[in-house]
Amino acid sequence: MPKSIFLEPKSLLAEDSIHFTDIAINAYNKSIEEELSIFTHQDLLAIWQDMAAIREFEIILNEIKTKRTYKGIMYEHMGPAHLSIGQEASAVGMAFLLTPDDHIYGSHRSHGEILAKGFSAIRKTEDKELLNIMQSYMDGIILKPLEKGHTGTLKELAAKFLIFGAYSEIFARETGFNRGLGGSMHVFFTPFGIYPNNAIVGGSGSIAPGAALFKRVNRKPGIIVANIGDASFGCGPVWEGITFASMDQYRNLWNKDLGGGLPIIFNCMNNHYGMGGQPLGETMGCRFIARIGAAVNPDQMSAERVNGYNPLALIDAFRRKIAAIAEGKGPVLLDTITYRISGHSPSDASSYRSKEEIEQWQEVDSLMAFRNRMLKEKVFSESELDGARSEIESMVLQMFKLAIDLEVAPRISTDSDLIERVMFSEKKLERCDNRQPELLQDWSQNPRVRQIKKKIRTSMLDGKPVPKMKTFNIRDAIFEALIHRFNIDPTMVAFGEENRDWGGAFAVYRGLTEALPYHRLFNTPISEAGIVGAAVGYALDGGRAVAELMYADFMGRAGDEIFNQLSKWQAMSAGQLNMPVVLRISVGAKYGAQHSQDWTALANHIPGLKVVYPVTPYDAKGMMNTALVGTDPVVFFESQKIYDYGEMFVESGVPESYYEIPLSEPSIKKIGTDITIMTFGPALYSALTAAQMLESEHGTSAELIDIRSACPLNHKPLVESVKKTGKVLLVCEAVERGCIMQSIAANLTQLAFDWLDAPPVVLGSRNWITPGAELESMFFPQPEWLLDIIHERILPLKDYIPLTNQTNGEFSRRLRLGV
Ligand SMILES: Cc1ncc(C[n+]2csc(CCOP(=O)(O)OP(=O)(O)O)c2C)c(N)n1
Ligand SMILES: [Mg+2]
Repeated sequence: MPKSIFLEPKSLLAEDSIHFTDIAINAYNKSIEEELSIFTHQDLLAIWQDMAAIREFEIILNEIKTKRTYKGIMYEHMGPAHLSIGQEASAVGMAFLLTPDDHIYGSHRSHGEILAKGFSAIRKTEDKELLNIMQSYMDGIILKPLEKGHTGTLKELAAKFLIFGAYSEIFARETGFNRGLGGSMHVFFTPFGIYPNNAIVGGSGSIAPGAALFKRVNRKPGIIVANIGDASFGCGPVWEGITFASMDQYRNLWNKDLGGGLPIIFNCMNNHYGMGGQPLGETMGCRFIARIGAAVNPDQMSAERVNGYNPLALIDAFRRKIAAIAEGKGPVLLDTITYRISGHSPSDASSYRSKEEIEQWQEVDSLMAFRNRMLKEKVFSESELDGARSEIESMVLQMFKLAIDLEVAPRISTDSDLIERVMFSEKKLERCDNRQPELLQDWSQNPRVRQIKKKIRTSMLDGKPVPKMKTFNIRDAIFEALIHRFNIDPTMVAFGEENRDWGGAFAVYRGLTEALPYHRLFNTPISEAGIVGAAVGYALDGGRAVAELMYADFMGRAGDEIFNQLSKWQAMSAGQLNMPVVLRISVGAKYGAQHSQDWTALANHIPGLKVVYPVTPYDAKGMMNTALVGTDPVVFFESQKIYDYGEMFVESGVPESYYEIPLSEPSIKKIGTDITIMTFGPALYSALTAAQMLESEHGTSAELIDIRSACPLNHKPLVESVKKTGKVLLVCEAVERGCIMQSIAANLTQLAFDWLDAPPVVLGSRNWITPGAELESMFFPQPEWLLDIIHERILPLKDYIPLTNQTNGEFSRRLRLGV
């Protein structure tokens, strides 16, 4: 059923103009009386102490990093330290009202935000719950050294826990929030609502909208804050994240009771610098980050510029913006003015700015300004403020001392298998939440399901090929796996370009539009980074997402999201976070150089991703089922050439019932004795033809193995086959250079050397652009190429005359030319 947003020429062609509303700049102007009616003395003291703790935390890091000593304590910190000295008020103002249900995502410069959010969460959490969090988190490993001799309150203990866990993480200790696997730029602690911080500038800009999507779709309380720098607004993925977060459909097409626009604040920590480049006046043209909101939607993202040097001004802005989000008016953009006194990193000589500029900001330093105001308005006495400050400072110092003490805070041992264990979570999770899944119809009423019911689940029936229209094909197989999980996991969503009414770019989703509400299946903007980033954020916040990229060639557009985000957060969280995402990527054909590339090798090169490429209906259903019940990110490649293919290898056909195929096992498609042909992707079918020719025309029996999964991959059955045949040809349709088959060939040379009669040979596509459809046979391995290469390099075939030049000499010539 199309959504029918009728496009009326009359109104679209009529003369009109666009009206903007004014964007407030630093409009906060409350008197102390007003402030005292909003904040208690305790609140104001907490704000003061939080800022002082952050300042001290970073001064220690700065001194240690630059001088290797602080107050007589020696320490050498090897890792980075991106400090935010000067920005404390903006961190505390941002976090003050947030509850543990509100999740922040941030950047490399996030120590202040983490601590501020942690302090705020501690204040809002019951003691019993706090104790439970600290005792259960990594079996209490962070808490244990702190309990001994602690005499204060439980909240004070939790504050120590926060500082100690953060320092320990920065110094790569086992007592770090992520056992040191994250490090300085990525400290996070989800029980306090502190989600991943990203060393990729703007990385959180595309991920955080997915977390907000999770809140909306699953009706969870809380909002998401993406704390990103001013220079990150030059990053495409940030813009894509904003575009994703501001789609009209949330308000226009989705169930009203979901709450409207995504609950997210893009909070620009605007310190006016990248590293040394200046967005204002040099590298960007918008002058005010707040202006960007006006381009995004009629609400102008409720954007405004706020004085982030006054924590109370920012708290006021957050109060108003949280209210706007509650009315469904998300996303929101805040342009929070701040300044970092510290360098970008301790090695920064500040060559890009003048001493006078830094001095002028020091004169309006937010801690000093807050203190002066509190004293002038007689809210606190000097001794109250200074006492509170020195109390928190000495606690921070004490925690620093503990965190650098190898007895108290050891590193994971060098022979630990921790990193290996957390690369994948390897869990089976039937559902990510216990609610009833939302569906629009009973599957038995679904036209696609009914149509599939009538199909034949093999490619041959009574010795004759089944007509195309009647064949249960790879599309149907993936569809069956998807609806199985949609029925069980209420959090499961699928999105991507043309996913809904179009039925998915290649019609895999046809039929789902009738069965699923908008919020479980929807179209996205043409924003590959936004799509994959949202899937990552959705999973980090607790849901299961299936994202689709129309063509493998578009992986470059989502490069960071696939290579640095999807792949890494499980391990960087030391196994605290899961990533139940299936990224479906279709591999094209017939569409030339930018739409017909097999880029499986790019995904396979990145640790932390499972990479599969099933090419039969039986494998596609079984492997999709496994991917959808797992907790690891699976990059699931599909070939456009063969979506219509029926099952040729499993005689009993594709079962109607549920089954799983492990994502590590190659599949022997044909047994043979003289040579092994291994394939990955649709090359299976060229290899099948070649194997039949070998057998019928040359009396050579080929064993045919489809790798199916590049990572993980059990090499044992491959080695077994090579032991039997002594010869192996590895074929795929990716360009030969650097393809997946190259590394398998290298592995087999190591693992099966003694049984090999000839070196393993790899046949991929030519190291060229993919030419137009009519020329594709020059590019992709053809069945006769397999025979030619076997004849020339592995096993001479009697009386055989090759059709193409597959000799080592020719191979060597091409290598020299890089083609
Ligand atoms: C994608 C990417 N490009 C470049 C860098 C190197 N880099 C680290 S921080 C930084 C400047 C970031 O400025 P901004 O976003 O304003 O954040 P700030 O450092 O000011 O907090 C740069 C260029 C990076 N980490 N990631
Ligand atoms: Mg900046």
